Amino acid sequence: MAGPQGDQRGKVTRTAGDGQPFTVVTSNGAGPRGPLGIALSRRRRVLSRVVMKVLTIMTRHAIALPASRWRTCLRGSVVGLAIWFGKPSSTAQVTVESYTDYASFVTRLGGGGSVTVIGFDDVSTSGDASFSIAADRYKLSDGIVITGEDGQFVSQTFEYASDYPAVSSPNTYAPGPENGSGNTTEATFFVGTTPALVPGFGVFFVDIDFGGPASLTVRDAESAQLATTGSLPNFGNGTQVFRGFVTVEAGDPVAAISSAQMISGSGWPVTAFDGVVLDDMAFGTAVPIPEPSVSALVLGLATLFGLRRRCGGRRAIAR
Ligand SMILES: [Ca+2]
Ligand SMILES: [Ca+2]
Repeated sequence: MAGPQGDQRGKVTRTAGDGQPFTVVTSNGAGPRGPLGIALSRRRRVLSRVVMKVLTIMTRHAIALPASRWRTCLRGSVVGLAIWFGKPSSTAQVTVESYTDYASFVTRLGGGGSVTVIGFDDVSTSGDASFSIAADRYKLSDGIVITGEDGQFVSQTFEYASDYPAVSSPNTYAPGPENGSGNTTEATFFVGTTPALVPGFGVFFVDIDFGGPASLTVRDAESAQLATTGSLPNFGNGTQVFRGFVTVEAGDPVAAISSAQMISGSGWPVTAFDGVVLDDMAFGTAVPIPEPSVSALVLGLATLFGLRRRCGGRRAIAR
């Protein structure tokens, strides 16, 4: 698959409220949403696989069919598949909006009732110590898995209370390992245990003041880059900086973000040259990603069942 740059289409550069440019791209991979709540481009890929499977089955089992029966079977298959998947659209496109203002980000996603916020304040902490949490701590309760480079850690201060003020008290977050150079965190989304897409994701960076690096990048279900802040500049000691992206189709937010990657500072916030912590990871309502294999299996079996009834099955062919 082509890399993120190769997938960029309709590149748009927007200027954030604080004058910092975002690199924002529309994504062929995200695509417009269809009746199943997923991108049509994804459904077209599934459709292609199903059609190939059906044709393989027909070739294997019904090679002896007369031409008229073949045409009938093929026509029925195409009509059935078209009804199932809907008519693909080639005009609608997902674009990405960038936000530097948290309230505007929340409003765009439908208000506070539509936005889930992970503030890490449910973790029992004390003093300057850091506490490890599981990546799936919030998976079933909130629909997000947060995976640090080598573990996930929460603290009230990370030993520098004035540098790392919490956006929501008392805790902030940093990826592990402790005392190491890990600085990357990946967030993925779920409905129950099913992988999901969200229409927006944002996070606060705290204390970018010595060159970071610090950035937020969001990707679609095919891991193609939808948008990135690029490397954020210095904002000063203890500054809380929000960055968020919302994916939009035909003027409305649409679930198209499969993962968000956050880079926070040059390593462990206690020891790094530029320690940066994170707080209040926020995201919109998730939509499950149907498993292609399950969809294809159900559709393939249904189609095969219909074909056997319509075309008479193997025993009928043998006669
Ligand atoms: Ca917090
Ligand atoms: Ca810093």
